[in-house]
Amino acid sequence: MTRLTEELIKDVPSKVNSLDEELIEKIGMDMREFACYSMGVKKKDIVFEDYSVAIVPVTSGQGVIGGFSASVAAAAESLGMHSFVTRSCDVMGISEAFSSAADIIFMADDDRFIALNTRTRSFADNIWATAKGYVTALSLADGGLKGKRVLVIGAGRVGSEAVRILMKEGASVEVTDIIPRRAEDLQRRHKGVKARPNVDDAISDNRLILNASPGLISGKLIQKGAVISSPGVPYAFDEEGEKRAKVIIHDVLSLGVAVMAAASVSLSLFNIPAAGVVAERLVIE
Ligand code: PYL
Repeated sequence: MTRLTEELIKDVPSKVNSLDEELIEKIGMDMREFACYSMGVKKKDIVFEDYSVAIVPVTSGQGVIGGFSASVAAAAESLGMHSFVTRSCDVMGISEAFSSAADIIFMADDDRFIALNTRTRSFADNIWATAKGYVTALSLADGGLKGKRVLVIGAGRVGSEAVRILMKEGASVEVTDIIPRRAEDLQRRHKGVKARPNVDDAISDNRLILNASPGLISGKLIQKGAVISSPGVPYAFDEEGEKRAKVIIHDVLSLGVAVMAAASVSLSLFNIPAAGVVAERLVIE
């Protein structure tokens, strides 16, 4: 998964509201309703205003990304949650979050980004939430995916999770990656998935696309009327691609955070103690 940079996320806080309007236009619901929908609950079922959210900057590995915690806080706040970034980082920050009685704690190191529910000990993982969110958005944008062919570009952690979720949705899945072996691995792991060795041919052959790769995609490859859900960072499409596609759904961080927020809350609604939603497999500790 691409490591975010200060440059890539600098507009997230100012864009959260315009993202709502964009989502309404593309999938018929705002982020709050979408986050609930992606978890199979109604918008009225989750009162986001009831939850306080702490974001703890983590200095391990390559360290803090300027603006990352503030961007997560802005995304949570746009759902109605009361969010704050802890003054301290790491363990001190976690203790500050607990002393402030935060219901949900968001924190990310270089490998994992989770939303931990301090009441139920359930947690949501960003890889799963991003895959789940963008598959759900693709489904909403095209009126369902059952029996339809969908191409996943990128067999990394988000792309692999998206393949698994798409299979569960009853889609017929093709997968392509610049490293053909990674697509072939998914073909072996998931009965019925078809690995496409040639990335360009795969893109040209498919109207429905979930792009989970960091690469730029030439608009000349995009089918007229294509419906594209694209968690891939940085944004992959040129003017030609935007002209040809019917819709392209993309954002850098907020959509995944919104699904994490809904997941970490809705599991407590289901009152499943000590459960983590890692990839829709409830991890009962
Ligand atoms: C969670 C993002 C989504 C895409 N790539 C993932 C990434 O960049 N992970 C690293 C996040 C590091 C955050 C840093 C901080 O500011 O707390 N430890």
